Amino acid sequence: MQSDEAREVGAAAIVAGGRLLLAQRVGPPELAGLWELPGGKIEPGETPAEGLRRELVEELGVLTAVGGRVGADVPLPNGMVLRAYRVTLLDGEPAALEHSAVRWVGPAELSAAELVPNDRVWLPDLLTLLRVE
Ligand code: 523
Repeated sequence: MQSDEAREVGAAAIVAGGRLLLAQRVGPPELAGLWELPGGKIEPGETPAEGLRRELVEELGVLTAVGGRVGADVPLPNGMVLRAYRVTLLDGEPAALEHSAVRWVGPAELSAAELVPNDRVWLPDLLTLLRVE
């Protein structure tokens, strides 16, 4: 069993038609209601791309292709590391299966969104992604 220290949390920057998908967290209480890039913990034995694809099936009900990294590594308090990846939708319409809502945002809405603190550091990178889309 791999320890948490070595583990990664993957987060998906899903961009389509010049907009980015945000998902609203249901918990824990300090994060409830805030918006994030959907994703979750990569399990031992999974590559980051495999783990993120699995999380997006579970959370959004969509099939995806995971591309290159976006933004910097974000160290998490528990010793894990949070990493964002560019993700393309292959099949399905994202649904809030484990979030309270999902929404597509353009640059202005993204800048104004109440993001979870960890994801806020990626804002300049995400705005660049939207501009070059
Ligand atoms: N974050 C975070 N931003 C972000 C994600 C996907 C995750 O800051 N975009 C943080 C929140 C938690 C940790 O990463 O501290 C794990 O994310 P979580 O809870 O979404 O991972 P899961 O879904 O794998 O968690 P379990 O409920 O434990 O299965």
